[in-house]
Amino acid sequence: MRFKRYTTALLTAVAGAAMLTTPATAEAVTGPTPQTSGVVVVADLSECTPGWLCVWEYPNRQGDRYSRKSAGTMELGGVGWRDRISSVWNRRNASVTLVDSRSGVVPDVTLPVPAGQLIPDLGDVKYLSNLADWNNKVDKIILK
Ligand SMILES: [Ca+2]
Repeated sequence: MRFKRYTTALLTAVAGAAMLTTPATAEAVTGPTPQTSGVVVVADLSECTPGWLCVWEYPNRQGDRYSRKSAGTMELGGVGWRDRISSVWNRRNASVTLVDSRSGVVPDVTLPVPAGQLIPDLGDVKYLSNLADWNNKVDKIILK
C-alpha cells in the first residue's frame, strides 16, 4: 500500500500571484508554492486557478494537489500520481480525458471531463460497470 502524505490545506504565498511566480516552463505545481517576499497570505490547496486543470489525492479537493495548464499528455507515473487521483476540476477552456491504461490487447479506459467540470469524488463515477469506480485509477491525462 502506498504511503499518502497529507499536507495542510494552507500554504504561504501571495494569493493570485502564486502561479505567476512559477517559471513559464514549469507547468506542474505540487504542494506549497515558494513563498514570495514581503506579504504572507493564506492560499487554499482546495482551490484551482482559472485556466488550469487541478487534481487532488482525496475527494472534495482534499490532500495534495497537482496542476497543469498547457495541452499535452500528463504521464502520472513519472510524477508520483498514478492511481492516486480522487478529485478533478477542469478549469481550462478545453476538455481533458482521464485514462486508465490497460495492458496487452485490452483497450485503455477513458473518462472525458469537459471544460469547467468539477468531479468532487471519482468514487461516485462508474468505471465500466456498476461494480467499480474511477477512484485511484487514473494513469494518464490528455489535455486538448
Ligand atoms: Ca490505473
